[in-house]
Amino acid sequence: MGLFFLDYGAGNVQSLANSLKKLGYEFQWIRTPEDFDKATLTDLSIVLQSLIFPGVGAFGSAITALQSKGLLEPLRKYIESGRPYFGICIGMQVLFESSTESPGLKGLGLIPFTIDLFDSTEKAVPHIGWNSADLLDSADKSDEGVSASSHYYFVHSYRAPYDPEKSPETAQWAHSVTQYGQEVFIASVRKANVFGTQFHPEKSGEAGLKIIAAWLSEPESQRSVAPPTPRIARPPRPTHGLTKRIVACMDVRTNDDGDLVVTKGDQYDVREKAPDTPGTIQTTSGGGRAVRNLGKPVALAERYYTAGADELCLMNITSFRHSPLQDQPMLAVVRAAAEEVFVPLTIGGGIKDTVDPDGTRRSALEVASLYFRAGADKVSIASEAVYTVERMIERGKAAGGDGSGGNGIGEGDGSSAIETIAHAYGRQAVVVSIDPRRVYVDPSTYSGEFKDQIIYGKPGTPDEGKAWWYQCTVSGGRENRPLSVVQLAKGVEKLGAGELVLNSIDRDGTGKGFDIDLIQLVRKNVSIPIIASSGAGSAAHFVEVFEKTGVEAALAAGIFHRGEVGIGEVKEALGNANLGVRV
Ligand code: 1PR
Repeated sequence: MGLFFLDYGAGNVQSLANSLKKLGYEFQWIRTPEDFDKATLTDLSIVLQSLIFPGVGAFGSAITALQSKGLLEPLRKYIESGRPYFGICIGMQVLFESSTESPGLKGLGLIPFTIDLFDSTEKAVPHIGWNSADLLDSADKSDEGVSASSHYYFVHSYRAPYDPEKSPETAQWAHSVTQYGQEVFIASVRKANVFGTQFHPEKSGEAGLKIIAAWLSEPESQRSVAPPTPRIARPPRPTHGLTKRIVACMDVRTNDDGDLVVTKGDQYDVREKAPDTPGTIQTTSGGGRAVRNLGKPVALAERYYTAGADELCLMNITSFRHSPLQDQPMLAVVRAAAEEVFVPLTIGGGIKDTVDPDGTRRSALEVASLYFRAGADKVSIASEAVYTVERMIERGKAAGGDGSGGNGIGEGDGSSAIETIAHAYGRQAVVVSIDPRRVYVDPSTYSGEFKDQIIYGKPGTPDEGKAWWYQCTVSGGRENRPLSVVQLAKGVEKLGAGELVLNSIDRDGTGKGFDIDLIQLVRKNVSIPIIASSGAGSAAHFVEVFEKTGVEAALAAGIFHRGEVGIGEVKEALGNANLGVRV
């Protein structure tokens, strides 16, 4: 069949390619204006021409890339020809007039409206996670597989509000709507030959695959006509449908036999404990102790996908020793995992500027691009984020600020990994992974820089009588840095990070529960989504972290790897506590 797939050179096109492969469809890429000629042929042997455009990233970068490759006008012509078009995320947004994300740049203008930023006063922005989509016309025969009882994966900061009074013409395009906070926005559009989703069906598990399959299998004649229906306002409901995400994390490294394995440490020490050694001693060589092997990364990723994980993280935890571009095994892991896993994949470790052994310089953006093209949806940056914020603070101090994380924190210079990747792929694709450690102090004598960030242990807890601040580390906790977690969190938010993975070296692998004090501290200082991490020992710990901190997601490793607690069990506990989950 004549199925075409527009690839403008950015974003995770591999995920959709994998979905189509999974569904048994063959397709051809469109990467040049000439390729478009094939898609617009009237040759009767390929009557079922259909075009999918899975745009990811920033509106401006997408339009600029389409323009510079000469693809924008052919795309417009293709859509005007009446042939079926399915745009995903930015592929839907380019149908609009413009976006405040990129002032001055024009979209295709089919939908006469401007895409705008979510209001972040009442909620975390970007909108990341699994939310529902309500069809506006329940009698609509062309539901395109969208079901009110399913959840779909959204990841975006900009949206088209659904407001039939203000923009009746735009509302006519609306096919389904979603609510985030108190905002109701367009989740999918459908008119004539055009279908588009703000969410990512290719990352929405079985529910998403169903949408892709429905669009591809519907007879052409039905697909290209949508009955116009009157659109009425859909007032916001008291609560939105965004669910709490459960993330399974796999720390990956080569073991002493040279095999890539999932490992798991206690307070970041991933080697077996020596029988006679109380506590842990962290050495890079491991003092002869073997690296713990908890399984193969791809097999575990598949297991967690099947078990209902909402997202997966693969962390290359020894990346500081290698150039990731030489680290092909990790790219191969991402590729293989992305072929079987249809929920978002985050890849971390070594996302930084590097120099190949032959002296070739590779920017962090190039490194990230490789992972995106292998099938990752987000990259996670740890050590490099710390160094970048340190430099920002220096600049802030030089400009007369106090470096406290307030206005004096300074500015980015546009060259950091966070900034360059966020610019090209959108901030939602950039996660910062934070590895903080408690530094205990005597508050009566402490006169250091972080006096106003001191936490006091709560009465009746094991922390009673203690006081501490949270220090940032790099290289997987091996080196402490003169930066507090608050400075780092605020700094990376300002630079353009879309989300934080908030680990805790003190709690990692202990099963004592998440560090609620740490998470509350960071929650009140940033408005981007937070994935709480480290210390989960039971399903009840997940309930606790969501209830006490309001974070958007929680991550665990050890309990899932060892099979002590299942993802289903965690979701059941959350459901019983009236916390929304994707079942
Ligand atoms: O610095 O950008 O190259 O990134 C390196 C990445 O590798 C960072 O995200 C860092 O957190 C991670 N990392 C480095 N060394 C280790 C280690 O364990 N020795 N893993 C490591 C960090 C923490 C979490 C873990 C949670 C939950 N592991 O990934 O999954 O703590 O564990 P739990 O549920 O068992 O308590 P860069």
